[in-house]
Amino acid sequence: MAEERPVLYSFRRCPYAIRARLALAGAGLLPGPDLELREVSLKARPPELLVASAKGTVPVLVAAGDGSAAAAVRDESLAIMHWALERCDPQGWLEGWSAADRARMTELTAVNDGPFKHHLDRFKYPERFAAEGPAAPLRAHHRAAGLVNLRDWNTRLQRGGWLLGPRPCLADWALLPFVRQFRLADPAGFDAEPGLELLRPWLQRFLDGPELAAVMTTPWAERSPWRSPGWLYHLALRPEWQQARAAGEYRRSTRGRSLEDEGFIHLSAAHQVEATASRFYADLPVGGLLLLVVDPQRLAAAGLTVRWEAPHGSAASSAELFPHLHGPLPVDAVVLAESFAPVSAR
Ligand SMILES: N[C@@H](CCC(=O)N[C@@H](CS)C(=O)NCC(=O)O)C(=O)O
Repeated sequence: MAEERPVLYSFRRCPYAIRARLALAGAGLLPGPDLELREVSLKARPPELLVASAKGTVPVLVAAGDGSAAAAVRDESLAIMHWALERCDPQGWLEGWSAADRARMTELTAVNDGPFKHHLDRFKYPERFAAEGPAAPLRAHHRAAGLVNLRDWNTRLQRGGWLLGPRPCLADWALLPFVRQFRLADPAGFDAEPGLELLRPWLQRFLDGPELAAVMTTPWAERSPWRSPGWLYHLALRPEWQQARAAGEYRRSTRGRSLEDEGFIHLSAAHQVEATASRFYADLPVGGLLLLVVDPQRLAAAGLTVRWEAPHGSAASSAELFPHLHGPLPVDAVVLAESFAPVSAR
């Protein structure tokens, strides 16, 4: 079913997601009133994201349907930028540029997303590409290759400080998060590199400017992942989870009670986590409590049963029902174990 507001699946540090957020923010949209932001963990993508787009990359925008049409999914950052700017483009990122300029923007983003990103990944994380050769020479080779792109972009800035002239266009905003990453991989090297004399102030203006700052903080960027209703949750004491990892299964039911004491493990649905935390764990020091994110499909695949039941002692007809796992929790049904931060503290 189509959501009322568009939903953006995002990841705070992802350069593709940053460029999408820059365009959405530039179009005057705000998480909350105008769209729902769902921060994801790349270690555990929520099922809703994978239903929207099976490739599982971020960002993804699921635009509200018009009531009859199915929700439209945009799972490429540039398509999300276009979607935003077609709605509102007050700074003229696309408006006011000729067809030839727009073709240049497309060429620039294609070079960035293709060869430059290829070199950037290998320069930043050579150890992830061990099959391609030893880290140090691989890093040096791809740094040099990426610099060829950067010098070309530097030359283009001569006509007015921005890639296509005197004002920023879509291509500037689309490339800047990636150039930022290139610099972050070796700031001193970047700052001393000849041939980047115009590129450095172009990047610096972005690093110091309000646009990036806005999309790296709430409400555009959350530090904890969105709690998917497609998953189940359990609050665990850190040492007890560490023991479970060593054993392969978790056998605590709730604070101070074991699976054997209680007969099942207490779980919460997404909307029940906060109340459970404040009812039973509010006195714990920060860092002592973990939120285990449980995939119910993995429980079912392991033959385990979750029953929605009333808490002990309450009348089943009026009580709020909670998911109870009747059996031990296999460690590999836990897709994520993160420090618990109440929504109020995020
Ligand atoms: N072409 C896509 C690329 C998006 C992309 O690769 N995002 C990264 C995060 S920075 C991702 O989701 N990686 C996870 C994966 O590829 O499995 C776009 O422009 O949106």
